[in-house]
Amino acid sequence: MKKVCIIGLGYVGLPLACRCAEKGFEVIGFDVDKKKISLINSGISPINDPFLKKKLKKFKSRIKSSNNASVISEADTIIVCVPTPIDNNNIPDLRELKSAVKLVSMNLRKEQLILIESTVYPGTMEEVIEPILFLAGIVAGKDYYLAYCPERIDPGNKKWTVSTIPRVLAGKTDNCVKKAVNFYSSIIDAKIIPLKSFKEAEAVKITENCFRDINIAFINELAKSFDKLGIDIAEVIKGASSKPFGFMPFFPGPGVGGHCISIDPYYLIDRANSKGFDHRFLKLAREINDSMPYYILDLIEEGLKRTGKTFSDASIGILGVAYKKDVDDIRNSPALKVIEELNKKKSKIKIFDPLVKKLSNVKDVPALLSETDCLVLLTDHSQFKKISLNKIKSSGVKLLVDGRNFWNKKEAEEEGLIYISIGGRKT
Ligand code: SAJ
Repeated sequence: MKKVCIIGLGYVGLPLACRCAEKGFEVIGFDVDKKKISLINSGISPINDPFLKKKLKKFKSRIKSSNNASVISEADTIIVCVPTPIDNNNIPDLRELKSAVKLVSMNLRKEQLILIESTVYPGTMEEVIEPILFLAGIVAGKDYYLAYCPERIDPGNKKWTVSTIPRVLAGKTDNCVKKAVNFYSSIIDAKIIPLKSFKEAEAVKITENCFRDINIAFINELAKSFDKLGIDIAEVIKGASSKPFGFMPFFPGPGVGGHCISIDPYYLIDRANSKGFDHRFLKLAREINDSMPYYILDLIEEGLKRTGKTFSDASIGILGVAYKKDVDDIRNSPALKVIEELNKKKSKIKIFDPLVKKLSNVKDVPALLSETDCLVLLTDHSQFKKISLNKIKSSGVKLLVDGRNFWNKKEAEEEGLIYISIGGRKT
């Protein structure tokens, strides 16, 4: 049975490991996190995703995880899916990727297929990865196969999963491409699209995520403008979405969180800058999206004024802290910035997110609503649909700040709430 070693068992690597096991591979998982290793070896997913939990439980007998790098040499195919974050100065931080590739290089043997999935800037394969692998003393494309296939995952998406999302890739040589296409075709029921070189494949991922960041920035800026113009942006998005071509809806919110969209643009900004090009537009989009948590605070302040309260004497309930709906992930969540700023303003803050218990300081919605002056929704989890506006009002809440246009303004005001949304008609 073919053996696959997956280095990095996180949001990308673990679903991939389960999929490979499901398709009959013997999977060797490698991660530096011992706690994660022992959970996975007992069939428990460190990620709170029902789909993943089920798959891991079903296929755990085919997945053996370890933090001993020598397991790498046992595999026919090695896939590197480690995080590629940015540092505090928004500079790409490839340390984890470099150390993972160093481990591969120290355990590399002939005929192995090496696949890199981590998001990188164009040029990384040639300038960073290959020189490290070269130290193994064998040659990519001649002695072993090397390809780059950017990860594509949308956490929480039940339709588009690791089994059904098309993939792009590039190989060092034609033979590398063939090997990589064969491998991915054996685990993915979707198109595998070879591109002409590493740089284009590296650039695809960055392009996809920059595309999202600039479009989210566009709709966030529109929300601010429409607030001044008294235009209901939710209504405008609904109207524009009726155009069957040439428009794609995005939605205003408290900012851009997650481990990709708010990070990846900096990979291109920094790379292009090093070659003398200034991505003013990408940087502006980042600036707009990073301004949104502060815009939420402006909306809260505006609403508190209407209730005769200030930040320091108001009790504020935060509903939802995950970076997007129906996930339990708080990485780079804009809610964290809103909470941080409210703490600075000495507000009394209660927090409840049913998917993020570790950050919740009350046990449920009723506890969040009682003795709360202002309720702020920051994550539009589907289960919040069960919270009626009447319940919010009857609990004593006076002000509702809706960071996701989750509720209906007219209904909220009919309940007697002061309702402020992001890009909703003010008049
Ligand atoms: N957001 C908005 N308005 C929108 C869309 C998103 O404010 O209209 C916010 C979300 O609330 C979230 C952030 O932006 O905080 C990122 O949202 P996202 O939907 O891009 O979610 P991610 O980062 O979990 O997943 C994305 C993938 N999502 C989609 O394509 C829908 C995709 O961009 C990448 O494949 C993936 O990151 C990745 O791994 O790169």
